[in-house]
Amino acid sequence: MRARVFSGIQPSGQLHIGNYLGALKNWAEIQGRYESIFCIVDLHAITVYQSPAELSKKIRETAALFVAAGIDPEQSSIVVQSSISGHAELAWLLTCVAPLGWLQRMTQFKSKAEKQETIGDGILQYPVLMAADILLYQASIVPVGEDQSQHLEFTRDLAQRFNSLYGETFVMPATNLPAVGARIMGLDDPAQKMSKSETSAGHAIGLLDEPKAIQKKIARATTDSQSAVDPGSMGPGIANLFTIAQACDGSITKDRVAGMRYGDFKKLVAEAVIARLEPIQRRYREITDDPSHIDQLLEAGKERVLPITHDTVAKVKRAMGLFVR
Ligand code: AQP
Repeated sequence: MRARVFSGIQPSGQLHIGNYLGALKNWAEIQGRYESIFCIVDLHAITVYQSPAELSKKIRETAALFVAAGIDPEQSSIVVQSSISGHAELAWLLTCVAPLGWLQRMTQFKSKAEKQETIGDGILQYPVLMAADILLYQASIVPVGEDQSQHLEFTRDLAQRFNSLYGETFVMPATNLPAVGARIMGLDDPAQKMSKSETSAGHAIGLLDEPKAIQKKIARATTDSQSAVDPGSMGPGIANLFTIAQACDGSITKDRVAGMRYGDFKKLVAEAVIARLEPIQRRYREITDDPSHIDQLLEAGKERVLPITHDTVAKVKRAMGLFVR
């Protein structure tokens, strides 16, 4: 039996180059080697308020971007989290096993809680729902960006705690980070992770951004007081642009950019990004030509994975002594 891969993206805004280089690109590369399940995690998105009309559009847009970025729906199952009740059901069962102190220590909870006037319980429970997503499929490999490493560690700790309380139930999932691009920083502030929820104009390169917009954002990206690239001591802004360029085009090396003036270097970065996104944007337009196509592939994905989720939920309930027929 092939090992199983699971990962997800929130349909909470414009997908950006960080989501692509940190997650989607790696998913497309490894999908053929494993039994792969890729999820639009809409239950995670609603841990902060989402406009209902926008959210239902974004769910389909995100699914179309998965396919446009190279996820093959014949090879991999593309599913929507809220369409499979096992995610929420297992999340409750695991909530009863998760120590509150572990949740309060999560850095994402702490930084999100700082930004909200009212802190929803969903933000605190976010890692439990993520653990449920992964453990529901007994996934052994989880390809994510670096920001999710702590949540993966939490998932393993929770699985171990469950296994030691109720007997061997869950497979231990391993984190799989991409070699380049595991942490892309904001163009306007290279100290902050590029993020969908940060909406300032110069922060992120959207996967559907026009070439002109990409050129403009990269030209305005924050750098430092030097004027030419020194590969031995790149400031954080230049290092981030270099990572983006190298992840988009492997022929861009430190030797190639050494001594380049910042203006020329930024042009090279923009060219690499535009060339990488052009076929994705073209495929996206083709796919979204027929809106029913996305609903059909989401339905097919769901049907394919449902037996796995039923098995796991029954196994967990049985282990806990709950009522299972
Ligand atoms: N900047 C990034 N660099 C590399 N990988 C990244 N990922 C996210 N940002 C980067 C990876 O993309 C996958 C989906 O993550 P997400 O849906 O949580 O994306 P986001 O942009 O982080 O979204 P939000 O709504 O802004 O979430 P918060 O505010 O929680 O950060 C994951 O594999 C992630 O690692």
